Amino acid sequence: MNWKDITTIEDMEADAAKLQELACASCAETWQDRKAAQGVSCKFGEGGICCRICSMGPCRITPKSPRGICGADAAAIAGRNYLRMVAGGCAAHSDHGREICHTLYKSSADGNYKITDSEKLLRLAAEWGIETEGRDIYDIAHEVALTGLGEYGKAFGTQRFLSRANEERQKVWEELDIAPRAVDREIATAMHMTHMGNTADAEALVHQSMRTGMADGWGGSMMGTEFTDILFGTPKPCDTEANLGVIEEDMVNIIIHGHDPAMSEMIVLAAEDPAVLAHAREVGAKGINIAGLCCTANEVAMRHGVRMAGNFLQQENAILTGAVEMIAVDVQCIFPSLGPLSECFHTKFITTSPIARIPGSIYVKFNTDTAYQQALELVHMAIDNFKNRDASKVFIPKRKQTATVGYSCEAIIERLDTVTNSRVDERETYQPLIDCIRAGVIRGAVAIVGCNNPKVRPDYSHIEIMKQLIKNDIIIVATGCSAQAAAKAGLLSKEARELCGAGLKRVCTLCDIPPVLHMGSCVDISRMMLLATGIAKQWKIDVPQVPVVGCAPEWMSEKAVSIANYVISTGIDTYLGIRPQVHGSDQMMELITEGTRKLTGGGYIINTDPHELVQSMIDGIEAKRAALGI
Ligand code: BF8
Ligand code: SF4
Repeated sequence: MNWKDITTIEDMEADAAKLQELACASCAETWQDRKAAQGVSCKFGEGGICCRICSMGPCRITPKSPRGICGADAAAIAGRNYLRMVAGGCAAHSDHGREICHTLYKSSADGNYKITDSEKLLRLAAEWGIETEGRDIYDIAHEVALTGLGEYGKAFGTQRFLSRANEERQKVWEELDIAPRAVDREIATAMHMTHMGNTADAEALVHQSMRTGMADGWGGSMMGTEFTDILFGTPKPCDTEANLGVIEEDMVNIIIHGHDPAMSEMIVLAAEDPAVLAHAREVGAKGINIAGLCCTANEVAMRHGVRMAGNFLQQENAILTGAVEMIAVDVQCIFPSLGPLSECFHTKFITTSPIARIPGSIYVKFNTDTAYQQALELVHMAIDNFKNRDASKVFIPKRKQTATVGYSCEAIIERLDTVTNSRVDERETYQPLIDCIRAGVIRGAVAIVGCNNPKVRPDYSHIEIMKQLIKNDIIIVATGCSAQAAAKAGLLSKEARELCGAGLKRVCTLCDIPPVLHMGSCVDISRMMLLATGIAKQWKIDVPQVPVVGCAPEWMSEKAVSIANYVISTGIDTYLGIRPQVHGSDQMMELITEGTRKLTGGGYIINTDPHELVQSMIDGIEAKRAALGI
């Protein structure tokens, strides 16, 4: 690839504008139309100072009415709303993790779901004190799954994975009493505390927000990641392509969208079935093209090289190409608009989970025992739908970029090992990375994560921030829709080294890696926690001292607020490009920025200007370096 051919944000916007024009011609409505129809957002909702927790309200806080009917003030109302967001996010991630536990529990040698990474399973069994000697691998898997399921509702104790962190962190969590107990208990506590007539103290609400977030990152999400790796394989670097240009005009296009890989993995496998391929040829298609959206795209890209059609705000655009025979979804981040939008085209919209039921879809409830058969039937349904495509409605933007994805912690260590051939003592550690940071060849690292949000130019902040950081010798790890923004802009390709400062370029060339490392989906931010605490352990410092920060420039979901809470609780400063909906309360703003930093070493830095945000990140990293005397 030549850097002159790289996709710019303007190119992406031109494609989106063209699709928008065609949408109007097809009488289809998109998020751009609905955003315009919504007009200016309600300032009470924006500031988090509207309360509708009980039916005496809704109550809104104004200078004239500084308290709700029950007496709750701005800080109490904004704090309760904030904690409820965290509870929603933790519930979503953790329930996804729980589903994967159930899938592992149902795995068998002759069933739909088998174990791919048995080494990882054995490692986890040993970590959890589960007997492995002389036992069948599936027996072990079932006991590990059952133990994992216990983490959601156990009566006593805290999350098992906390012991993976460095000792200082564990001590901080214990002292602050934010070490999470059972995952479900933290969510229930959050809901209970925010019920009418309970906590009105903002500090206590922020405290529970941290503990609930921790139950996500060091509980449900981490289990999601571990069990997904055991079932479907721990990601290794692999090449793929990204953007709408991966949709093929002469093939049956099936888009898979959502988060839980149990459904998407089966569709990917079913599409390789010879009978299915023969059927596709019979209807005049060259084959079957599976492409992913949102976190599902990340999951299947890094395990199968399946190409990525796009991120969150691109989901409608995929259908607008007019060339999608089927969009099959599981859970989370799915626009309800896909129902009416699919009806404007020939696209079949399939929902598969009781968690995400959407009008206008065909509901096929996925079941672990029949998953492969169900996936086969769906693929055949998509093939049968090929003949219904209306050629006059087809417009597929040509742009796509190559991307290398799948840098799990294991894969990162493996890459680092390639540069320390002569130093056996440094094998299988982050030491080479630490050496590079200490020497200043790399100044630090930023974990860039999260969504798109129509409040800002989609993808612009992600891409601008990444380009600035790598130019300043700061390496990036990315997940979720941020990773896909990077992929679309070519930043996950090894050629992106050309945009790096001299130091980072040298390291990337030596390790043969791109400057932005794709670490997976949003539940995989748990990988980032292990990376940060792993570096801290090896370096013999605590996490807040490591020149590493987090950034969610375009976040929108409750899951993102939950993530932000475990990231700051882990001691990592988090830079936000969208203001959390608490700014109607000065006390809450103070608590989530400076307040948490005093406790855990991590807090939010909020700036809606991406250029100022990136500069403050660079300054933050340099300040951490100075404090370490490097
Ligand atoms: O969990 S980054 S828009 S797809 S919430 Fe959703 Fe946000 Fe994308 Fe994945 Ni994460
Ligand atoms: Fe109003 Fe209090 Fe009820 Fe909220 S809980 S709606 S502030 S009365």
